[in-house]
Amino acid sequence: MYDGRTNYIGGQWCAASNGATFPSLNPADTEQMIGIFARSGAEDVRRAVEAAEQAYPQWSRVPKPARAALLLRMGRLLEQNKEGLARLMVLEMGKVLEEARGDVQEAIDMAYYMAGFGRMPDGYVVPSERPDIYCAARRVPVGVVGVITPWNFPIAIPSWKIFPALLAGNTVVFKPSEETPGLACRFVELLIEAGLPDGVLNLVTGYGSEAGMALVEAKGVRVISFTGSTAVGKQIASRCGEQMKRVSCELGGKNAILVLEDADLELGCKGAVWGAFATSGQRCTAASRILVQRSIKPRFLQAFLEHVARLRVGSGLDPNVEVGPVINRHQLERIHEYVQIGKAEGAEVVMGGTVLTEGAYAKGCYYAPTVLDRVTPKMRIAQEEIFGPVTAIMEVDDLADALTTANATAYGLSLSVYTGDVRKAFRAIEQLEAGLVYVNLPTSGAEIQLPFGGVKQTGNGSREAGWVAMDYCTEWKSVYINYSEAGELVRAQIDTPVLSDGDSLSGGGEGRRP
Ligand code: UN1
Repeated sequence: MYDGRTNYIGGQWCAASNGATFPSLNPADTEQMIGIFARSGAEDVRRAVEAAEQAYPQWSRVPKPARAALLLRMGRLLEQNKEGLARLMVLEMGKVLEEARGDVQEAIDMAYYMAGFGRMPDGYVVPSERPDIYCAARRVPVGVVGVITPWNFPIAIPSWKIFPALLAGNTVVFKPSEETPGLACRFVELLIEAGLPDGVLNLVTGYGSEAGMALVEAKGVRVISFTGSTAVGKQIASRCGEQMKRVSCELGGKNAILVLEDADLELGCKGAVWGAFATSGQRCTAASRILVQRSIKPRFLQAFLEHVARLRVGSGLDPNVEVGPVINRHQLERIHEYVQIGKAEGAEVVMGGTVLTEGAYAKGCYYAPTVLDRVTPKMRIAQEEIFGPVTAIMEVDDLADALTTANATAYGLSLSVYTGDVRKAFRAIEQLEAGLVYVNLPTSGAEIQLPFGGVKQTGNGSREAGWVAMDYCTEWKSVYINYSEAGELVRAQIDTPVLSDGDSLSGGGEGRRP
């Protein structure tokens, strides 16, 4: 069990400089403590950034294939420790064991995928308009990267951010969510076992408003990568803007599944159940709106509710359970409050709508899987991210209405359409405003070899994973080399031969621009 010495700075485990700590609790039983963790502040962050700055010159010069080898070993260690990590994840943040294994698997995939890039091209050579000039562009690291991660994918999301940053030659300061510091410590322990050199990755545990904001403000940090709420993302992005610091934000979503009348209804139901209630609705890709075509609405709703009624809620360690607790009491209250707001706005609770308090539920943070019917586009529950096991049923007339309604929120992460008509599918792919579009699949379930991220208020244009994963933590450097023996200055755009106006290509005086 962790005892407060959970910062890892310059290759040493240490406590917060002022000795402050905080506990991490099991959301299935809030009397059970996972450990005590360092509550870091600006001074701890300063030390971590200094260690990362010191390690940078050497790490950035390690050959890329050797940096990739660290990730390869990390992938193997994650694989060997998959079950232990998954079980700790169930205890620390509540998702069910099967999904926790998936979370770790996403990190394993990312480690191997990124390791492969150690020997892949990281730039390109282009022709010059001038004789005897060599032109090339390549990616270079930016320096110290600050990584601020959420609790809902406590192993996967750090891996999306940290593996590309390390591969590219950056050094890192990692501030995980205060809800999952134990998993962050395990992640770092495995990186150390994989051969992490001192100072290349530094961990500071603590709260977002303290350690997180200190990292955003820290002078030596060149890039911030943040996943979390849009409200906090805006605050971080504007602070980074002030400092001309690069920033990558993956923020909220109000994702929708569109079920059209020609859809495979059973498949649509299964997708909607998974999309809405996996991870107790605590995914940024969760389907918090189900848009159903009017003609099939009664049939769909009945089948959907039958599925939802069968969902078992409980501890994620119980193999029969599909829906675990939500992250904490505060979030439990917030979810319930949203359901009250929905009711007041005229929505009808057709399933759930209650905090679960009986028997074994009493010690944990459990909310009944909830379905709100008769939701209309302007209601707050159709617009705001709830981040819990609550979904809204909305009726739409046809494909055009479904597309307009789907797009009518501030967010644009994941949208899905169920249809048997390829023409409608392609129309939807074209018109849905989202970073991820699914056809006959739910809104969750992204694979790591594709870019992940959203449009509108979901992000600021950056993407994680895929081969663009390195974009956020690299700069492009363009290089020009003159190897001519003529000893003459040839100016770009001025002294260069052009192919218009009858210019000769022989070079020299006549061929040059006037
Ligand atoms: C998130 O909730 O922030 O597609 C990430 C999915 C997962 C990742 C979700 N692979 O739902």
